[in-house]
Amino acid sequence: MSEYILVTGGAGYIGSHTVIELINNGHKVVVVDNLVNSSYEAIARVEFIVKQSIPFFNVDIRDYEKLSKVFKAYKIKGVIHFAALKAVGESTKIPLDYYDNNVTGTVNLLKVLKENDVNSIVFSSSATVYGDVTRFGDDRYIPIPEECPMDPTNPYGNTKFVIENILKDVHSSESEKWKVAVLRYFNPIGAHPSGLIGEDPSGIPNNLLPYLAQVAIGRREKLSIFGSDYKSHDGTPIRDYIHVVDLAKGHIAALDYLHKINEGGLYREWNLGTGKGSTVFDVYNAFSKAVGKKLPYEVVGRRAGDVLDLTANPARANKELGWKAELGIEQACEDLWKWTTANPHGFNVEGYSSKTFESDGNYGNRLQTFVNGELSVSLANRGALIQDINFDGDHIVNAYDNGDDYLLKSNPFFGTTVGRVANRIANAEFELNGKTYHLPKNENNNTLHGGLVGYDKENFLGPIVKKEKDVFIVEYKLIDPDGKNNFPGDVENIVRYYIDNKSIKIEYEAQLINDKVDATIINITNHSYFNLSGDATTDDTVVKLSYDNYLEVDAKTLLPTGNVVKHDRVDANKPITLSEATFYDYCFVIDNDADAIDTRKFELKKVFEATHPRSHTKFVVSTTEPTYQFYTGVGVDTKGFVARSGFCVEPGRFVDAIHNEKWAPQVILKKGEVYGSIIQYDLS
Ligand code: UPG
Repeated sequence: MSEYILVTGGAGYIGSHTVIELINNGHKVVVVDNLVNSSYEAIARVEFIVKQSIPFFNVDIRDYEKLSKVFKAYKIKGVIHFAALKAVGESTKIPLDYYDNNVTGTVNLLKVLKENDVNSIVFSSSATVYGDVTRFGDDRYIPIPEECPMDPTNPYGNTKFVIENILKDVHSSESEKWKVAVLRYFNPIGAHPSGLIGEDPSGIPNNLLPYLAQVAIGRREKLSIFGSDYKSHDGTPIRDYIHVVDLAKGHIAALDYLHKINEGGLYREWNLGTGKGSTVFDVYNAFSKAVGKKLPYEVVGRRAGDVLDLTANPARANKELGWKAELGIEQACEDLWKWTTANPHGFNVEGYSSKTFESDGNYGNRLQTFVNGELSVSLANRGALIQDINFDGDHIVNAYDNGDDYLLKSNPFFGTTVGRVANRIANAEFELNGKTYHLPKNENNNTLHGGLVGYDKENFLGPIVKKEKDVFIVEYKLIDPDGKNNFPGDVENIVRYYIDNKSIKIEYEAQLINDKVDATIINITNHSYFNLSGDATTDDTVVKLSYDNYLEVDAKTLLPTGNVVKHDRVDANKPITLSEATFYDYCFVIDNDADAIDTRKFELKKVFEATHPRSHTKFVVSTTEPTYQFYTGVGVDTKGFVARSGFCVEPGRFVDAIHNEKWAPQVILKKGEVYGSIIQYDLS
């Protein structure tokens, strides 16, 4: 059983950045967070960055039972403990909440650690424990060393001070066993260079850079500079601003330090700072430079509790942990601005909500809902699937109400992304670059929809949700590893939905990563079942197919004969009324000569439309792909749904293209190339 690092408060600002560094350094991570001051979106995005899923539990560290369960489910070898309330001003108003959350929570966590014989803990403390170091009347503790006496000046600081003492006492009680690292942070700033995660304060920001960022993005009018009559080069106070990525790396250094101790325990404090002080104006200038313009400000009176200089002496961490802050305030300001412009409202996107979808509360599979005018769309991580399209009150796709039902064997691929290779591969084998690959046979003698564990059965990472010009952009990622269902090569897949108020565009993108093979095969599509009738079947739906040539199939094997012929029951653009007597499960051909691996550059062609006399919605499918399977759902027999309860329109590559010399190039994805395609649903 592999060993995990538990990160409490891992969805928070510093926690989420630390989770990335842990994973980048080969650690496995479990996160607990009560999401009171943080968003699960941070974890979804971290997963995107590190390209792997991260076990997450919505647990309050004061809940002994729930916390214990996490320790039973995962073998924890160490803990990085961030979970806490952290606003200085607020702590003066609700001190009991601060003591309860921070102190009681930590005591509870330590009990669970002891019970489970976990003895390593890295604690998120703060330079605030030193209090006002100018109180000594001279500069003897500037820059501040760890030996500086502690004297916090507010309840928040007191909780950190009390917890440090608790940790010290716990260590003393079994000093051979406990390994405790106390990290005293100076002023964390900046964001991850990806622009995907950063600080997302709720309400009015208290801290300098989050406030300034909101001024720059237009959410606040101007910065108030609290006093310019301090004894610094420009009259404003001096702080040690440290890039959050440097700070995160300090935790890995401390954890590794603890784990390298062979014998005995340890209790030790380390300052995490740069050792370089910057004034408010220094920071203001650096951020204005990153933004490209001077930001509005006004100098006002001093803020109660502020002191002249809080600069770290980080020599102990530099020497003992082999860690040193490397990034300056300029880099931090650039990264903060990148995060701010990409996420003007932090993790919040108007019209977007999400919740867990399976009964066990598994965060890996959530339901994400996007409301854009008359159109509301719900998607889920499992298969990056479409769970609902609600247009002006008409729900037009078949779906289960809860995530558990998607696991049913009888689920006929409702709404899901199908891959690595959609549709059939004859005889469950193919040859590529001189090598024969044998795939699982999951439909007669063939491989259907990617094999036994196709994309439909995987929880996609993410999504990353953005809204640009009133369009939601929702991006999921799946790393399909080499050898899964016996397909060659690691493939990184992106499924991107664009949702406006009357259309859903799906973009697929895939490429080989990690250099394991020179080529693989691929064909991705969406398997939604549409039903405009508001009834149990699609009977009386009037459909028009724009193309009437189809890929002839052998009636017994359902495999293509290689001929493209006119369908005897379809005439292009002529209405067909669906009924019990109409059966379709054919691959219609849009472009017989297609050979591109990336079709996104081609014109979107309308291929299908449907209306129903009882519905006021017209449904149109367009695509850049060379074919589309039209299936009237005769085989559907699952919980709540009968045969013909929905029809599918699945744009993609030619069925079994790999076995046809002419069409094979459409599905062979070579190293360095990008597979791409677009499907669009228009509603009116
Ligand atoms: N400042 C302004 N205007 C603002 C906000 C801040 O002029 O709107 C000034 C403030 O006076 C100070 C500097 O900016 O001189 C930094 O302030 P802030 O970002 O609030 O950080 P600190 O007051 O230094 O406190 C932070 C954390 C605290 C932590 C401490 C450790 O909020 O939790 O303990 O850093 O040094």
